[in-house]
Amino acid sequence: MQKTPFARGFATRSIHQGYDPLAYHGALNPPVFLTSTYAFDKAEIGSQRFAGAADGYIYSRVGNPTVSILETRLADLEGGEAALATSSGMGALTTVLWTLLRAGDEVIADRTLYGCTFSLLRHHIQRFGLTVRFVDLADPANLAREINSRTRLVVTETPSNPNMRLVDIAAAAEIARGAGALLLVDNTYCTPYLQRPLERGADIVIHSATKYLGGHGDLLAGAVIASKDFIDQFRLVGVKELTGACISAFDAFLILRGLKTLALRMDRHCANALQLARELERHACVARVYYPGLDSHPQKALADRQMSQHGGMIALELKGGLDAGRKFMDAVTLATRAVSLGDAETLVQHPASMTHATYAPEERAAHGFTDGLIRVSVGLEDYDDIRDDFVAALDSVR
Ligand code: 3LM
Repeated sequence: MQKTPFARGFATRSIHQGYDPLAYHGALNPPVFLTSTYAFDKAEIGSQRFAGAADGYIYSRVGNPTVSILETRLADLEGGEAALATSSGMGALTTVLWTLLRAGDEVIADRTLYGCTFSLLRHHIQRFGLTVRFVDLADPANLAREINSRTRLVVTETPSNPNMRLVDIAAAAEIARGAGALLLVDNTYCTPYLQRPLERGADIVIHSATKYLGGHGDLLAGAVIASKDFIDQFRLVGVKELTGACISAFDAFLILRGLKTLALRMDRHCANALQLARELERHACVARVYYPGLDSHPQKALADRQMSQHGGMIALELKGGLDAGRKFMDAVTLATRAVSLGDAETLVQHPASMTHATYAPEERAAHGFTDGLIRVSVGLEDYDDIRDDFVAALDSVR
């Protein structure tokens, strides 16, 4: 019996979902609709579209056929009703926040988050009359204790950037729901191939599609996946009138191309990262490796429960601290010294002075990551070459 599209596997859906070549002159790949505006047959049709009484495109800030194919595919892969593609991961986050929050609302955010997400919540959002409290969400009991009737939104990443702490999505979702709050999970590190927060009760998933979803380090983009009701608001109020954070059709095309190999790439990222984490843990210069697939990770059992594999990101501390870390970073020859993640190339960076320089030194300490922490986005190169590069660089700082 022919399987219905929904019953098809993840890799199949990442290649086909939402696109029928026969509807586009047989073109194997989705056309890139490079247009800002759309012609209306008659004035009345335009009025109806603006009033929401007729379907059809109006203007590419609000919708574009290439972008729609991407949105259909992302919603399907995350197991959500609908999706909105945005100009960047930060564009996805701000679109959600500006749409949902009102002065007087409170946000509870996890203690470790990507540096710009942290900075937005720590330094900027207060001027709009919002309160943000940073709570250690690695223990759901802390959320249960801190949440209250003013809490509108709970913001998490799991695993967190940069120190790989996990949040129990199902537990956090239940607590948030009980208090009338919404749970937002930034699923950038995992992609829906490894973890699907909506299936565990989260309300909103966001992505930096700049990372694994695009997968080739050649674009900036983001996405939000949620119920159709929320996505309509994020599109028709959020992107349309509050942030303008719309994606370009060309970047949507590149993500659609990247998605075709998402499953293959994630399998390889995960396999390389697990082997590398084990190898690093054995090295005499390494004080600690943070990777949820290691037995030494304090939340390994949770990782096994909510992730299908343990991802392509590793963090490590060297025994010689920051100095040794800097020497190590300068000594690698295959890996690239660069921020961002999820690319084919292995990338190494120093969170305290780069991606997470937005945290004050005392905040980094309080939020659980040291100045010596090095972050690795394990790439798709041959594992032996990555290992040789890292071992030689570590040996050189002894
Ligand atoms: C980085 N991260 O190197 P964009 N959510 C997560 C992220 O890691 C990021 C965003 C959202 C990095 C970018 S740092 C200058 C480079 C978990 C980005 C934001 O707006 O698409 O960059 O996504 O960790």
